[in-house]
Amino acid sequence: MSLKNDLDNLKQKGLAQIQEVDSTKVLNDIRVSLLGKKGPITNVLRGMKDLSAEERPKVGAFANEVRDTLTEAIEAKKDELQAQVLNKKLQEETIDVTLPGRPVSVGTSHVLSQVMDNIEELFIGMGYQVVDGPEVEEDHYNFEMMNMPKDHPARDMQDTFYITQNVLMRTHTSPVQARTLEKHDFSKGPLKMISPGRVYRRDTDDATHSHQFHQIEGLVVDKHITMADLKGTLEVLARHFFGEDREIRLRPSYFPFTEPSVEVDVSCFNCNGEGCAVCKHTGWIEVLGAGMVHPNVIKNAGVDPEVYGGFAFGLGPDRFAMLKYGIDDIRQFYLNDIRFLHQFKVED
Ligand code: 2U9
Repeated sequence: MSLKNDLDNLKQKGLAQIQEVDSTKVLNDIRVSLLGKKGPITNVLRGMKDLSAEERPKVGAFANEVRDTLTEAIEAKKDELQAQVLNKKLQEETIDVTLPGRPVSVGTSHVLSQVMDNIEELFIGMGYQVVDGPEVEEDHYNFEMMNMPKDHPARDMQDTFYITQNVLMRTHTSPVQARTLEKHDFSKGPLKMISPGRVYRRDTDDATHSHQFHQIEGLVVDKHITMADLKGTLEVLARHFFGEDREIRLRPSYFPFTEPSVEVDVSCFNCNGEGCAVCKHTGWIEVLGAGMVHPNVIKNAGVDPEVYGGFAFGLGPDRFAMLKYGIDDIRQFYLNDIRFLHQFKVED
């Protein structure tokens, strides 16, 4: 029965080895070395052909028992090791749900967007539509339709970025209004619109000039529109943006696209009109240009100026923001310095 002894030794040694293992890889190596094709049990089974017919089934049954015992022990050890790995991982990855969260830095809309949104909301509330248009514009819409033909001296007032002879970066948002007026169907009611957006002029950048800035222009066209409508509308705007106690005054001016044209002052929000550094001791601050739409502009859009007329105005959101928040350099709006931008953080 030396084969049976060999098998018994194998079982005892194997079980001892399995017991000591501490990694699944080594355990697998042991499985291969004990139970694999070149392992000792297979070897014993091969030697059974030399046994007597009486011994063979006994040794065969015992060999199977040894193989089953070792296989079970290996499986049990494998489960144990896997459970250990899992427990270790679970312990290492413990999350303290009571820890406070890390603060997330939330951005804010740009101060110019805030100013423009604020003014847009006011006009939407008064029934105006907000209209967008191309920044790369045709000479025809930017100048020609706005009563500034090729030889008009007003074209010298606005140095322009030309792309081709007839294509340019718009110098104001007026072409959006001209395009909308041209398409408007007056049988459906009056035209009431504002056009906010970027505009471009060939200026050298300094504290008060930027080659790119913003405008919001307004246009109302209908029958029987008067300058009183214009003044009332601008008063609402001035009080909405600069404070309920503001007054406005209109001074004669000149624009090619309005006649008469006015410049609009608001009473100083800093000194209430008494005189201070903000209003240069005049009590008034210039904030807008405006006027009654020139009959030529109405006609250029294919509308009868004998029947229809209107008012228009233009304002600079950059200037509005500078006045309201005491910003002394227009370039701040375009530098994207986070320290500047964060000062205008709004809480939701
Ligand atoms: C149409 C007809 C008339 C738009 C107008 C102004 C007066 C004006 C400037 C003020 C400072 C722009 O921000 S600024 O640089 N604008 O003074 N703009 S009336 O008049 C129009 C526009 C479109 C069809």
